[in-house]
Amino acid sequence: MSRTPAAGDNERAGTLLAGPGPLVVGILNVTPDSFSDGGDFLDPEAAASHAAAMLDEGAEIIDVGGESTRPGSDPVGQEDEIRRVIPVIEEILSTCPGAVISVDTYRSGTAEAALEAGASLVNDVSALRADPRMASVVAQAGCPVVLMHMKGEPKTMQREPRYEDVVREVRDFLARRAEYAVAAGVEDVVVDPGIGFGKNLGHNLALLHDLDAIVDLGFPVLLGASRKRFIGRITGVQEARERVFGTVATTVLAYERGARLFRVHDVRANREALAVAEAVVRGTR
Ligand code: HH2
Repeated sequence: MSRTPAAGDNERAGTLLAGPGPLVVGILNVTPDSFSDGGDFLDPEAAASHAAAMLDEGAEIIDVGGESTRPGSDPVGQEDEIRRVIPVIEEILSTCPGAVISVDTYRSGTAEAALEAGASLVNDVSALRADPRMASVVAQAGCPVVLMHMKGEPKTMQREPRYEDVVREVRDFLARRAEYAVAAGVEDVVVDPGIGFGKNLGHNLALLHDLDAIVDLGFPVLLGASRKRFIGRITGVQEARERVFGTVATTVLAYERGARLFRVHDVRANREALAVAEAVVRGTR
């Protein structure tokens, strides 16, 4: 199935970011090895029907990824990544034509193909460091980019990560990467502290506790804590799929500290929690 992008497609995510409320980003991993949903959505029809369910439950954006970046994971080649994500993006847009799609990739070729297929946001866990062409691809498309902090690389990043002051180092890194993106012509920047990417339990908790230091940079902040290992460490819940209550706690607390986007597997639980959190913060319905 092929699709010609409609005029304005690449503005969809930017328009959402310009609005006021929190945004739920539903995770769709088209991978055999993701840590909590690996292998579930390799078939484009199964993937599109899961995307439709997440949109029904209140997700504003669907983040499609073709490579796991969990600790210890191996990279896949760009061709395989494209072969996984493009049919899924096309299938989602044929069944849910207005869907706002983000592509979780650090490769410019994959980003280009995904934007061409109708994605309107690039989620780059390398913060534009992995591929020198990525900044110009994003700038040219006029779409927003998520810049995430990661120390090291997925394969080895959890081997005793060290910081002198994790919050200051992550904030300074994100400020530098945002400056780089803006200088390259990127108009919309979202920053993300990269929970679990080269961070131990204490580092993750410090970043969540002091999230306002990242919010103060002045860019929308995305939090990706969904079902992650540190939640299992705190609650004792070993099975990643069962970490929904712990995930919701991170969503609500991060929302109160000023985060705008929440990249989650369990859309309904997080959407409902955010609706209540928003109402309480406003003090009125
Ligand atoms: N976390 C993962 C993947 N992409 N992108 C952003 N911006 N922030 C994150 O925290 C983030 C991310 C890892 O989670 P998941 O996609 O569920 O697992 P896997 O990498 O195993 O596919």
